[in-house]
Order: sequence, then structure tokens, then C-alpha cells
Amino acid sequence: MPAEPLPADQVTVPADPGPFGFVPSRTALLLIDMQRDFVEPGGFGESLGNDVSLLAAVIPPLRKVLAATRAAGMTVLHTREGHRGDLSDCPPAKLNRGTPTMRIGDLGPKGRILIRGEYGHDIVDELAPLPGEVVIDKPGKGAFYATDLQELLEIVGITSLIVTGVTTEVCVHTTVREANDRGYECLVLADCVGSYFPEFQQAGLAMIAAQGGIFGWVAPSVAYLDALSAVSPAAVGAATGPERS
Ligand code: C5J
Repeated sequence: MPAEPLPADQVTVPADPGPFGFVPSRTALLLIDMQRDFVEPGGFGESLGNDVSLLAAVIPPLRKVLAATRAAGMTVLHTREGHRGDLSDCPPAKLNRGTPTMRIGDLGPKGRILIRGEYGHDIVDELAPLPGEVVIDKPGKGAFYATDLQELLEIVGITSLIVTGVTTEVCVHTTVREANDRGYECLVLADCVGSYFPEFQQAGLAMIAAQGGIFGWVAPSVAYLDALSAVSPAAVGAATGPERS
């Protein structure tokens, strides 16, 4: 039987465990929880003793990916992990994590920890959403749990996700697993996801692509940018412009 012809605007990214094909108009870039509390010095993550530079390292390559994806006219979605001020959407199973003095809702260096509307809860300036880009506020680790993400993707006709953000082994992993179960094909950009634990970063990425890509594909951001530039010259300029380097 002859192979089905590829759509004219199909993009193919060399990835692990094999080429990842996507159509830009049916693909969204997802930035998961690039919030001050996780990523910036003086935030919640650092107050728990974590080395936030491991997460901050994600910002420069992700800025390039964001600029190129916007220039290519693709859908961009951001998520933020957080809760209502009265914590009514934070079950004890989640609330009782962390150290006794640094739990969700406590006053941290950048406001109440993971509470919507607080300074630390918002996305870092370098990756701030543009007007019109959807921001999904999620109470859980996965971006599909208790949100309207799936409905939004269906309305726009999205079938594939380029996944970035933090942390690799928690919210990125949970979201990719949820997405795969719902039929979305996910490419995780290895240098655009981050963990406080180098061994979790390595294992987390390996787990996604293992067993023939058990729930996704993994590639460096440069492979995605190169592939996108083949169908969107505007993406090249956006990714390499002086303000992005
Ligand atoms: C965590 C997240 N690690 N965004 N949240 O608690 O991964």
C-alpha cells in the first residue's frame, strides 16, 4: 500500500526515539509553570534549599523557542500551578507536603506560596504571556486536571504539543502522560525543561523516549528551531534576533 502523502506544511524534527512530525497549525507550544516561585532566586524553590540556577538555565533557550513559535504563528499556551487564597482547591494530600514552615499558602519571599494573584505565582518577565495567549491556572501537577485545557485544544484543532517548562519529573511528566492518554503527540525539548535534581532530569527525559517513545519524543531545542525554520523563515529571525541571543 502506498504511504500516505505528508501534509505540505509537515515539519519533521530529529528526535529520540525517532523523527517527530508535526503540522504547525495543529501544534501548540506549552510552557509549564515558568513561575517566579519555582525559577527565581528568592522564590519558594530556593527557600526549600534548591539550586534554582538549574531551572533558570531553561529561560534563554526557551525564550528563543517562544519567539520562533510566535513568529511562526503557532498557538502558545502557558500554565501556572496555584490555588485559591482560601486553599479550598488544595487537598490535604497536597497541602501537607513541604517543610512545616514552607507550605502552600504560607508567606514566602515573593508572597503567599503558590497562591493566585501573588507576585511569586506569576510567570517570569522573560517569558511573560502576550495578550491573547491563554494562561491555564491549574491546581494540580498535570495541566489537564481540573482545567479546560482539553476543550481549548479541541476548539483550536491542536493535535500535537511542544512541551517545555518545569519541573521535568513533576509537572512536565504528569502533563505529558495526561496528554498522551488523551491522544496528543508530545515533543519535549530537553534543554527547555528543568529539574532541581540533575539525576531526575536525566531519568525523566529517558523515561519519556524509552520503549519506542512510551509517551512522547525528546529533542534539543535547536533541532526544533532548525525544523521550524524550514517552513517559517520568520521563525529564524525571531530566534536569532539580538534581543533573543
Ligand atoms: C512542583 C511543578 N514541582 N511545576 N511543581 O511542585 O513541577
